[in-house]
Amino acid sequence: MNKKQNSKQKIQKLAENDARPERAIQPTELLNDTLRRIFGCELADATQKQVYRALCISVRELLTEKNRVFGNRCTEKERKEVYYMSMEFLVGTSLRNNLFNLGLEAEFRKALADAGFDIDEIYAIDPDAGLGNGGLGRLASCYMDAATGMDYPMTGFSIRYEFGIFKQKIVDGWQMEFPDNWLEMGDVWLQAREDDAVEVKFGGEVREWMDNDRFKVAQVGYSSVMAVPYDMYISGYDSDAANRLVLWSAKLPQSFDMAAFSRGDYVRALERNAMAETISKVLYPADDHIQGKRLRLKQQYLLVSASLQSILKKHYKKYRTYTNLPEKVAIHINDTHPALCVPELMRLLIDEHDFGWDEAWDITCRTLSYTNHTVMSEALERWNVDLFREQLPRVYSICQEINRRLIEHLCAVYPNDWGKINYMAVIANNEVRMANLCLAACHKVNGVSKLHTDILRNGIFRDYCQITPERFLNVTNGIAYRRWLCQSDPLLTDYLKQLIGGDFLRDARALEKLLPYQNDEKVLADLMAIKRKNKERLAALIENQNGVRVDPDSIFDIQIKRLHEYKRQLLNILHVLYLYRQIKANPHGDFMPRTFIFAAKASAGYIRAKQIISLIVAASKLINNDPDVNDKLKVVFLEDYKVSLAEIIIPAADISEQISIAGKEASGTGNMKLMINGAVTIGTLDGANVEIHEQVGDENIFLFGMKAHEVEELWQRGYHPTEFITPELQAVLDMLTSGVLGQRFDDLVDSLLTNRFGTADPYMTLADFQDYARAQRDVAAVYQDKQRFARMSLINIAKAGIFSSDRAVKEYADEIWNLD
Ligand code: 4GP
Repeated sequence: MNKKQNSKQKIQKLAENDARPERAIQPTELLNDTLRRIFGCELADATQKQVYRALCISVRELLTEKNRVFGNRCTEKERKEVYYMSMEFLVGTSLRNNLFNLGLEAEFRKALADAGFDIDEIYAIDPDAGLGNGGLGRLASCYMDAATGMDYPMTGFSIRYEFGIFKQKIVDGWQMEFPDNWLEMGDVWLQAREDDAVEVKFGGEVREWMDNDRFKVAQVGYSSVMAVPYDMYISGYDSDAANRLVLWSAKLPQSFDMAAFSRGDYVRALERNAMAETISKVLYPADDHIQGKRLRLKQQYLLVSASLQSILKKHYKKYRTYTNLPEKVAIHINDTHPALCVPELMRLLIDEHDFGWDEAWDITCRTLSYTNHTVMSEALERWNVDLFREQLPRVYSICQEINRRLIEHLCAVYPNDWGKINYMAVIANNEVRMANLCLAACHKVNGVSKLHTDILRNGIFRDYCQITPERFLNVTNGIAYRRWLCQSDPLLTDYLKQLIGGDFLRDARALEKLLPYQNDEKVLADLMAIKRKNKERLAALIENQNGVRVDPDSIFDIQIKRLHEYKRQLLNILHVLYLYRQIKANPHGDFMPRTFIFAAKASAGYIRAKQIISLIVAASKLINNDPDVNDKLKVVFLEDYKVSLAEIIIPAADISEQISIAGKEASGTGNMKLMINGAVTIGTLDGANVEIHEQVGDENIFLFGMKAHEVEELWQRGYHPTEFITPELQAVLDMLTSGVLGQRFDDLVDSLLTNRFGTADPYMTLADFQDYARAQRDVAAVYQDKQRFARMSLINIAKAGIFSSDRAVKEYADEIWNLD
């Protein structure tokens, strides 16, 4: 190879012939090349931040090349591609994940150490890309990683929010939100493609006319926004592929600025600019309940329209036709947020590519598929018709036609059953219903755990399922365990490699090789020693952030997830107060020391959720400062829950709290991450807990509470929360209203006892309390027997392989997307 070539050129050259150019990399040489190019310096005189940027840029360039070569190969073979549309991708940090996947972690660690840099300090500079709220967004990122690792051509589409999920601070016991300016450092992962910007049209009106005997329709008098794509490259473990996550950023088209400037009206021009750019400014910080706001509709349309235009353009360039779209392209709608894919694909095919309705509809239906992530009715998005029509007049007229034809069809299937027809309609009661839009069109619809899919089939989507049951299927969620186990718990991973070999790095099911060691005292003791180390690491973080000392020998009982009433953090904290009272009443009793750890963000406008955070914080103050209980009970609320914090908490968990009211948690994925790190679940039979239970059996999980059908039956019979209150529980509720917690939580108690706010105790916290307390007693009893607990932990690790996102993505690829 020509000596004058720099590393970047060498990588390009290598990648032409070899799908793994990373194998030929010389870390020091590569870093020095990049440092020279970007900063005019070398490792010897670079700052830590310069090294961070140079390292990220080197990795990005490597992935760019891999992606180009992989893309060319896919094009040559005419492989079918999948496009994953999601308003959220909770990427977390990228640097460590990419180095790990490329097999370069150890080499760069050494090269940097030789130059006097600690790679862990460099990792700490890498910001979380928090372009999502919770489970749904994190799942999207896990699936990108898995698909890439399995060499599937998959492109993610989302928005380049300037501000991701807010930073959370607790100020005087109350959650406050602060902007997350992740691009300050995170921009290093993004590659802008200004030349590929796409026009997206808002507002105006629909005009119809005849053109040489052809009926034509168009949107006129609209305002344009340009969507500029930014590529973030995604690596996969030990793979030939690199894929792209394309993030759209909104800009005003140049021409508009210029017109205003030339009239000297530059303030107005800048104002318009700012208005247009607002679209991609900030992530809506809500999950499981989204309000229909104009800006959000604009975000959704920006994502959908820009993505579909670019997909169609690429497809046409390859095949010179759109008729084979369903054979070569699968477009996945991640929850209802990108449901506008249905009318927008119709619009593009009909208005811009001259298809007739029937053919366009056939292509649309066979190309699109949809995943539902929640049964919470607040999350099934609906748009006010006036707002929708004002912003998207042409898309609205297409929705009307979809609805007209749908109703015609439904009248034939369910004659005169107007209740049902109204329930299934796309437009009704002055609203456009996004879930029904997906159900009307998509060739596959899936839930995310067995129980959730049953609830879709027999509950909220029953009427659609009756007509075409073959469209409905389950794909239980999965996690990118190479991040959640291998990278976040290196101690356990190294130990497992020595004990059972490294097969599990390729195939998570190989973790079952651990099973034969379940009675091996040495292995059990080793596992507990590793857990102890991870608990020490978390204890140090807690001391540092919260100033609270926790005992690594106590049970680390962990509930980390979005704060939502249905997830019942309230049940957990009420039980903590119940334990507190027991210890106070009997300070010398035999009590297994416990540390309850919470981390959760509440949606900014969700007051009840914020009150629950306040209660947890107030309880932690009372308990942690009470010398009577101090070595027995601690409560910690960790601020600013995010992917990188989860990566530290999860390896340290003994107990995983999965305590939602049965029937409401679609799946859960935190439950899987905790399980694979050896935490034992305390949970209801909800979401994927049901399947975790199937894997580990009664002996290795702490189940409690009503089952989904029992919850339904209790609603039918009539639920009266007061019937479930024992004197001990009453005493706990009294603590909330008495002021002993430093403030009073009357609203929370009211929400449980009276129906002043609607239904009393809508998530049946009180009904499940006694059995939860019983299950928690079981936890304490079992934990006394260290070996028994260690065995439970081992079995959880061993049986977690099925929850790998590799398995889940393969199911999507085979059963929904029909990839080769
Ligand atoms: C979440 C569900 O609440 C959770 O059960 C599931 O595991 C996750 O999606 C992934 O499927 N839903 C959301 C949301 O995050 O915003 O609706």
